[in-house]
Amino acid sequence: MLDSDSSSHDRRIAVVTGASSGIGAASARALAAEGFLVYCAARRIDRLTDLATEIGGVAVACDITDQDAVTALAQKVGGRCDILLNNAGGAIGQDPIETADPADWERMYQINVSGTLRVTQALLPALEAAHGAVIFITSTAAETAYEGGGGYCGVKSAERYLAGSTRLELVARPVRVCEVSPGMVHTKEFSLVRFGGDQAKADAVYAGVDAPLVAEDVAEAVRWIATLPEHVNIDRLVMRPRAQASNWKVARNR
Ligand code: 8X3
Repeated sequence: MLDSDSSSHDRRIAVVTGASSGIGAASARALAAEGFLVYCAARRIDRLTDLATEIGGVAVACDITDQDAVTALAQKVGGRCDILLNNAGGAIGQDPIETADPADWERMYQINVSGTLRVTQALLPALEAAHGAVIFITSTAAETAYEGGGGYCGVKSAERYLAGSTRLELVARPVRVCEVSPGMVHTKEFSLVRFGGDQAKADAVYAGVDAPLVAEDVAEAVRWIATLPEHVNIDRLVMRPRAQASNWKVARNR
């Protein structure tokens, strides 16, 4: 593991937020395998250190809702960033509108939207210097509403429009702005966090589904976008398991 910015490098630089698990960790591995020096950012430094050691990357403790931490991340990365993967985010709760807790919605907005805005702003000069790409991991929750999804569908839609506005605003500048919108992805943490640690509720999300996506499936999409020629912009890539036709239409064997 490198422990500094290594004043870097002829290597291409990638920054992955939410890198401590799931899609973020899988994408960090995929980008490292393509030769990127990956800055692995997340709150949980212990897990990051293991990952960074494994892939020869740099671990950076960073809560993206903390402006000082985000500024420090950008300073550590330095003047060049070829790929920014805005992956940090997640769902909190799946309560109907009648009983949803506004504090959950506010926290989701901080993580998925304003935190993502902070990171994008902080790394934009380095992305532009590298003629790089920013990739937003949104969700099919932004495609349509579903019961209990009001908060999460809302913040993922906001993140989608963050990406869309960025693409319009940067059209004359050398930064690709891309979005990957995954449906059902079975990771250890997404649903567990959503349901406050209730493993039975988390398991029920994937019960009887023949092969939900896994983090590596999304990482492969990230790897592909990251390695496309500079003039090719993937505006949005929507991906689901074959067994899921919409967020509320899922084939289950039970
Ligand atoms: C995860 C997809 O269906 O849980 O981003 O909203 S869903």
